[in-house]
Amino acid sequence: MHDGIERYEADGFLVTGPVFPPQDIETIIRSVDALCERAARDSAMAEHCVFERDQPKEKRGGAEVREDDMSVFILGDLPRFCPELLPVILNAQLAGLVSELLGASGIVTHFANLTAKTAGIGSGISWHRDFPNKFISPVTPEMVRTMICLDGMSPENGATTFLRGSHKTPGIQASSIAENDADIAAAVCAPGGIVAIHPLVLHGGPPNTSSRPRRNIVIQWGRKGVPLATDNSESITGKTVEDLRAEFHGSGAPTMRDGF
Ligand SMILES: O=C(O)CCC(=O)C(=O)O
Repeated sequence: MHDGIERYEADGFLVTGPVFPPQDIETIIRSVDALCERAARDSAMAEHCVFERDQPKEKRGGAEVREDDMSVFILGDLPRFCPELLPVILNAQLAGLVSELLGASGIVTHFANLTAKTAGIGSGISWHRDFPNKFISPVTPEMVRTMICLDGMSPENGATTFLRGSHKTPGIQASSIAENDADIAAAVCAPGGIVAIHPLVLHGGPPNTSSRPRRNIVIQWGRKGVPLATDNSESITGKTVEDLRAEFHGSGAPTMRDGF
């Protein structure tokens, strides 16, 4: 992991090899697909979602989606709607990586969502920095977002793109990035890989023009004891890994498999 941490410090992001084996990824994909289908019918869940049809077509390179298309772009508070996914979020390698990145004696979760780019119509994401943000943001940039890439990422399926090193140059604005900037890099990875995003690095990504979906579980983590500057919360906000493990084991939720 140490190589990766050097890259994170230099570039503002890191990409790991597969952390989750193919059989685990298959199980997770089955769960998130079932959730997305439920979101299309369940109005309480739909309140936590952004649907592709709600996105401007410019984000999809002009591609139209039908009014009755219920493809999910973002599904918020993932563990609330699918507690059996908690062990995925609590994976020991993932939590270990986050602890190293935050250099912290304790880490807490802020939120977890599914960011899906549907085959052929999945929206692109504009250049932005994660800190500060209007949803759940600590008072200082002591946070990191991690993405578990269920399908892997490639330029064709809408891999997250980064402006390398931009976490060190706060003066660079999203609006001034040239399309051919030599520091733009796509986070290409295999299914089951993890991408960690520095809170101050500029990142975004193109639409999914491929014929396969691109699904990422995005988790924002913070340093324990650092207050939030925002009032929103999800079911896991402010909880430590230990809190969530205890909650999961006491919940009677069906386990996916040990080892996640
Ligand atoms: O899913 C992605 O490609 C990126 C998600 C993202 O930009 C974010 O959560 O800040």
